Amino acid sequence: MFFQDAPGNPDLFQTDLALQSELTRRLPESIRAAALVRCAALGVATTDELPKLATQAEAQPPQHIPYDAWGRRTDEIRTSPAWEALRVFSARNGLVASGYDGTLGQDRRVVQAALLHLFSASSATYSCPLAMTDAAARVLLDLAPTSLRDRLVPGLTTTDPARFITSGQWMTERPGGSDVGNTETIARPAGAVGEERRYTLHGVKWFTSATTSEMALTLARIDDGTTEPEPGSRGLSLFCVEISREAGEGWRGITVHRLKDKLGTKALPTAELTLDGAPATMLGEPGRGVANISGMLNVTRLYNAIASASGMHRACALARDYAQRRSAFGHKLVDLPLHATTLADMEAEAAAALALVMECASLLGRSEAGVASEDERRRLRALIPLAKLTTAKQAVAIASEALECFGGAGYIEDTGLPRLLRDAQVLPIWEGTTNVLSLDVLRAEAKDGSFSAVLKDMSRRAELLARPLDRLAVTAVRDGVRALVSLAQTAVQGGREALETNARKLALRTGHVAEALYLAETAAVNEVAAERFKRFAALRFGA
Ligand code: MFK
Repeated sequence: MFFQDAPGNPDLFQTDLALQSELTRRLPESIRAAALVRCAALGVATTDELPKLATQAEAQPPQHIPYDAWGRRTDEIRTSPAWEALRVFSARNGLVASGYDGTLGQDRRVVQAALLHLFSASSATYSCPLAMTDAAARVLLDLAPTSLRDRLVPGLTTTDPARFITSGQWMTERPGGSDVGNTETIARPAGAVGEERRYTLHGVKWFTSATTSEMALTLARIDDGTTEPEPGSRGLSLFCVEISREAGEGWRGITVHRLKDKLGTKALPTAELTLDGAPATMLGEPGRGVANISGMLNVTRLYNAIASASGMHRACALARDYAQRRSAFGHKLVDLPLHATTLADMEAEAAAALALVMECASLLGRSEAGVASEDERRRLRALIPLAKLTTAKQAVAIASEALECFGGAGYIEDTGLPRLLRDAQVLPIWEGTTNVLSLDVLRAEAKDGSFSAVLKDMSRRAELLARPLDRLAVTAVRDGVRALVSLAQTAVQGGREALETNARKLALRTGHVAEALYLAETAAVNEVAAERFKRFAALRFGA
């Protein structure tokens, strides 16, 4: 009797030639050796420890316990031991801490992105709390009074599991998802403690991810009782909520209504909350909430892009592993030319996504280390939304393709495979949808020419591409950059409406050309990358 072997969990580092090439290209020898050791250890964890934890966390999703047995409101959100183990694993492996490790200098974000790339797809989306934790550390370092910063940042950035805390990001309200300016939450002044300007918050937060975190950053409109709160996004200020939960007494000033019933990311606790007197500290100036929280968005959007590239690689690795086990039509799938081509195309797409992610990580690291030029900072501003929106779409497409590589088994729940697609589908949605981010790129361009800076840099670098890269593919990239410049000029001449109508097309095309270009540059260090570049250019531009 025949039984089909299940796919194994491949070592996601050993099987990731794209990541290895990126590290060769982007890290100096002095940093690379230690980074490779850390990546290798994480790769081993992706063969057994992490997939087991992820499966357990999915099988035991969070539960909301509103009351205790005696009727007291407790609002306990009970998560699985595996979810807690993922927290401990994250701290020990420095997944957030690496981004703040000064010894890594300008390479801190590249090293961190490599680790997150390995972790994310096997983490049951524990990468979400990590994203917000990292982003909160960034914002607190930039904006918090010293006392608040010293109270929270060490816990957010430590490698000690006993001290590691996480942060949420509560932006979404019933009337304001993407359009944050509709936020209804009110902040009432509650005096000051030292330099800390204290408020209480009152309103409903409709979608709060990682709700078990110890703190959160959120937006609210100040109502001091004397003047009408200012409407729109310019009336919003940024607040840090330190969540206080007492056993048997619920949360101070916060009621949990229910957990969200989501398509995927089942292990991740996401809840609706009412704030009624939640104590909070204002960060930055009043009315600058959106601008101030954008430092958080830039980090979480990069994590989103990392999660996309990570999911793509894992999907490809599982599909390739299966293709080596499964026989059909008298051959292993991997030896059937059309299936082999499908796998190679998917891998090229994943490598291209990673090349764009790593370009962003490199620029962010340089910016935070204080060595980025003004031009690099401008490019980073536009490249992060471009990377987020481009890779998220690819992640869904590749997850879908990977399921198809398994035939009917890809559609059966207890293979665990449908999770790949469900967990990918959130990536284009949260942290700014494709359309919202396409418009964000236009706004960044209007403000400081960020998009033009990306195009100009791409034009320059495309001309530097040289043999032995495939000639047709190189020509396709150069033509692609020229076509982008021309599309952008035509859209600008067409006026505001034409520009907005074309924003998504422009953004996605830019994302793909940028991926091809950065992948071509990586190809200088590795023949496999060269082959993938050629394949990606053929797929995307018909080269
Ligand atoms: C592994 C995965 C990790 C991810 C996990 C996260 C899970 C969390 C789930 C969520 O919470 S999802 C909710 C996320 N919500 C969003 O991402 C909101 C999407 N909407 C937008 O991004 C809108 O474009 C925006 C709210 C920003 C529009 O609001 P406004 O007020 O119309 O913004 P505007 O006027 O463009 O910008 C206001 C200021 O902020 C400007 O500065 P100035 O006042 O000085 O001119 C902008 O330049 C600045 N700004 C905006 N975005 C920026 C930025 N600055 C730098 N970087 C940015 N990205």
